[in-house]
Amino acid sequence: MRILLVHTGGTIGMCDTPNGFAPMAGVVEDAVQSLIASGECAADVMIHTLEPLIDSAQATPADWIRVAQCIHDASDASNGVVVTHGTDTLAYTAGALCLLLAGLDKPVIVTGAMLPLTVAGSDGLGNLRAALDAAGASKPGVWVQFAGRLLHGARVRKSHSSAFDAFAAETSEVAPLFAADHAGLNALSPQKVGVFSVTPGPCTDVLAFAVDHCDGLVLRCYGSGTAPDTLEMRAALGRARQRKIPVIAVSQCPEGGMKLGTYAAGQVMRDNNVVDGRDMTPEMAYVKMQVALSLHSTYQARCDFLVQNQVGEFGL
Ligand code: ASN
Repeated sequence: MRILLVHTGGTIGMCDTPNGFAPMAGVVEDAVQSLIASGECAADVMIHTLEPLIDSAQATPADWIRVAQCIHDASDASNGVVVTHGTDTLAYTAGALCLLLAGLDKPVIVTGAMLPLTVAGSDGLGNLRAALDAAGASKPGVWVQFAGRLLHGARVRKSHSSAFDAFAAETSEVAPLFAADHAGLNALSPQKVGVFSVTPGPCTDVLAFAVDHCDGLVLRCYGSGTAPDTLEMRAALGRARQRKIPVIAVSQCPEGGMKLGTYAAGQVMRDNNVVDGRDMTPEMAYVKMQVALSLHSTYQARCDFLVQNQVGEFGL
């Protein structure tokens, strides 16, 4: 069993510094060696460290591409993959890998930790061991291993900022992978994607600005799909439609998802061709918009891509 481990940074491989925890080379590598030496990992592990190691707060879509490229380049040389990553943007990277790694035929297990391996009581070694096990035994697809649970890579979100069991995900009938005849990489060229959250009395000037300056928008609306139906909201969403800027709406509720059309107060979105993001996470909506804009050049094709269930991001 050959496993590729792509180390990107994150708390798992950090050390304490005068400025707080920061990534340090060698921490994850030493932990893998200790698991091999103790017989807890029997696999042949190739470690690829991305430089510079980052706190995942610094990650950009360019980093998703680097990780995907690295996995793709080693596709013939590995039976499974582990990605060690910071937890803050782990859900975005997992979702991006689902969409970028076309024709994935092996498990890709994304993991991290809430306490560094270098700190007593860390959850890092347990997560690393479980991720290496999962990379040898799971079904093909992008999964997140955290606190003993294996979660769907396109449905996961960080739900706790300090507990070890920090991730939650709904399930899906559809595997977290982009089906294709041949292994390949889907194109991603970073785009300007804005995210606007509606509030009582929202500052729609911000939305209007985003419509004029972004290539795509994620609208975080209320409950099952409502938003304030004001003249300003209508003007901004109308202009997005006129400019052919795709807009996808997702719910601010972490569970249950949207059902655009339930309430008349969602009419402003339906009138302006806003895509119903159903029960997709906001993280996945952002990633999917990036990929929709990169893969397709027309407004209609982009909206069609957003509507379709690509990698099990919709459970409903
Ligand atoms: N700030 C860290 C990161 O996302 C948090 C962590 O990994 N637990 O890199």
